[in-house]
Amino acid sequence: MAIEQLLILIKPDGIKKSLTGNILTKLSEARMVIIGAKVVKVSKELAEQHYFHLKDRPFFGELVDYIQGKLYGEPYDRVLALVYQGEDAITRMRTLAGATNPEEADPVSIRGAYGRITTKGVYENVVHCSSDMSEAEREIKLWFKPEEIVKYIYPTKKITVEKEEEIVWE
Ligand code: IDP
Ligand code: MG
Repeated sequence: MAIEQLLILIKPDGIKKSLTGNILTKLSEARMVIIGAKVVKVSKELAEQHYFHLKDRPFFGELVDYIQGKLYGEPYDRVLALVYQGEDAITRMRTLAGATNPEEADPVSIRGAYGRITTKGVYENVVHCSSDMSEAEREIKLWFKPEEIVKYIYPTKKITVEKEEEIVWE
């Protein structure tokens, strides 16, 4: 079995419902290690890039609002982004996450237990989970910089950035 890594997001509905701990506990059953973690206020651009494969679907606009937490607002308009690594990680994590449609998901999976379908028809399914290795690579590179992950899981290069401004602690 190959060692894989993938992106998991605890979506704004998971944050709002205070499910972070429950979800992390369930995911820990897979015995994977966390190699990156951060809280992210999702920009429209990031949301659209993350879900670009669904851009022609009728629910795309609502999906972008959902992952940005627009329905909930402050202080729930954020996600917890995690990179997990382990043997056969993608299949095992997707099994724990459950099917995309929370009504069809195994009732003891994360989505089956905690998800719902909104009156507007968006599947609020609490977590995102990369579905294959190429999607995982694309998503991890979209959400994380190399130095935000504890090891360089993909090739890196050094570039010189000139006149870059940085915010530091005063
Ligand atoms: P996945 O999250 O299980 O990989 P995708 O097809 O990649 O499923 O869809 C991304 C997200 O878009 C889903 O998690 C869900 O929130 C939403 N979504 C997908 N399909 C539908 C649909 O048919 N109706 C409403 N929302 C959907
Ligand atoms: Mg997907």
